[in-house]
Amino acid sequence: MITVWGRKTSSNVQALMWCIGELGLSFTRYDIGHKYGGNNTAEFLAMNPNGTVPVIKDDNNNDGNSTPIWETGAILRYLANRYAKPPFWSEDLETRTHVDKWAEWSKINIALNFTAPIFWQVVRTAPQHQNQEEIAKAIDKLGSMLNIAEMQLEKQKFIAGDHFSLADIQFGHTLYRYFDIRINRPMHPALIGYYNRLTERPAFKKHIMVSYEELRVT
Ligand SMILES: N[C@@H](CCC(=O)N[C@@H](CS)C(=O)NCC(=O)O)C(=O)O
Repeated sequence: MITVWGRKTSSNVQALMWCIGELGLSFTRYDIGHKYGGNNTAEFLAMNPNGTVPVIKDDNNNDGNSTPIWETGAILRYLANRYAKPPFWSEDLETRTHVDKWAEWSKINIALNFTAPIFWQVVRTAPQHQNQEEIAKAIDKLGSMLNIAEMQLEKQKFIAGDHFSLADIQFGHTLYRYFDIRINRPMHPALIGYYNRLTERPAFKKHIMVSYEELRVT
């Protein structure tokens, strides 16, 4: 059994929950963070000194202590190493590294260039405090990264190849919000096709296509 600490409206928690869903793992999840609080208690900080979500513990952890794991990228790799089968996470080093490369690229270039500079500005900032010029610049910057994804998706079904993999979790988990918020998006037809394919996946529907209204600042 995997225990997850983190609210379902956190994009990082969503990535992890999507992975858990794709791998068919059993879990218990506690709403922690943002309006639920609970992430600055001594007990929580002893698990994760950063006070951020998600944190997981896995009863199957071989160290016998269910040592807490934090940092979403590390959690995803842990779950993949422990529970996934190829082609989601290959046993072959080169193939796995190719997937890992796109996962890391997505975290750094897509999630980080979307969440704070765009999503937080559009949804988590009161309209009178939103800086439209800065938002437009951020959309342009993200757009140049999405051009790279577009080139990938014009030639293959998923971000790291023709099979769904860990890289799609890191890349695709921000797309529901990207396509749902009211912004002017650059044209990326292959990306739209890819996003539509993701929305057909039950675990994506359940864990990613989640209302973010509780985060909205009006
Ligand atoms: N680098 C960390 C970042 C974790 C993070 O910033 N989590 C956010 C939610 S996405 C958080 O805990 N925010 C504080 C809160 O929810 O109260 C990771 O990838 O897991």
